[in-house]
Order: sequence, then structure tokens, then C-alpha cells
Amino acid sequence: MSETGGSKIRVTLRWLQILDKMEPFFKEKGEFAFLAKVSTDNHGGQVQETRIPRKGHYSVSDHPRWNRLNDLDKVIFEGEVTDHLKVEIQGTELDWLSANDLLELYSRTFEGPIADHIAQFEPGDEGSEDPENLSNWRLGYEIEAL
Ligand SMILES: [Ca+2]
Ligand SMILES: [Ca+2]
Ligand SMILES: [Ca+2]
Repeated sequence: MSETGGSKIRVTLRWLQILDKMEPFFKEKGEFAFLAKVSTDNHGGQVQETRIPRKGHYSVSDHPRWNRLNDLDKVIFEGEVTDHLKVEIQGTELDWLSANDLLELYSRTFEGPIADHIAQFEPGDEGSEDPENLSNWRLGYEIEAL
């Protein structure tokens, strides 16, 4: 596979939304932390991992009025990519008296010229099986060319 002509790109997590706080009904909010792992096989391979937030957690309810974290704008990857990029984000709801609860794993692989994938990724723009619309959370992010 030729890997000439790579492009420098940036992947930025813009927002996320919790659909299930994963707590008993009497508890208003869950404690969430996310681990983004973005990788490419190109140029000898690279993996970048980012914890969001860097320390601690976000307290988020699943009430439709309060369940969205807007303006996150967390850079989760910056690097040279030709034709392979994998975006994985694992959300965890932290519990102290029992095992943590895991949100559904987000995983999407982009193949073919990366220029074809420079876009915003949002739920609800790819029909009923939209990858950004998971069973218990949703996300929006952007792949930009630098
Ligand atoms: Ca829980
Ligand atoms: Ca908890
Ligand atoms: Ca989408």
C-alpha cells in the first residue's frame, strides 16, 4: 500500500449527550468519564489516547434538558493520515460500591483517502443506523484538514 501524500488532520470531540445515566432512579446524575482512542495504521502506525475530562468526571443527568455536554472541543487526534483512521470512544459511569457501568463502545473506521472523510459527524444524518446515535449516548465530532 502506498502511503505517500498523507494529510495532517485533527479530530475534535465537539459534544456528547447521555441517554441513560446508569444510576438508580433516585440518583439524579451519573459520573461519567470517556476514553478516546484514535489510531491509524498509516506511517508506521500511531495511537493517541485522551481521557475526557483529563481528571475526575462529569456529573450528568439523563434529563433531556440537562443531558448534553456542549462545547467540549477536545482534540483527540492530530497527525498524518493517508487512508486509515479508527475512532473509538469508551464512556464509563463511575461507581464506588459496585463495578463501573460501561456505555456502549463507539467505534468507527474510516478507510480510503482521508480527504473523503473530512466532515462533521453527528447523530441523525445517516438514517436509522447512525453510528453516532448509540443505544445510551450520542456524540458529535469533526475531522478537519490542517
Ligand atoms: Ca451506576
Ligand atoms: Ca455512579
Ligand atoms: Ca452520523
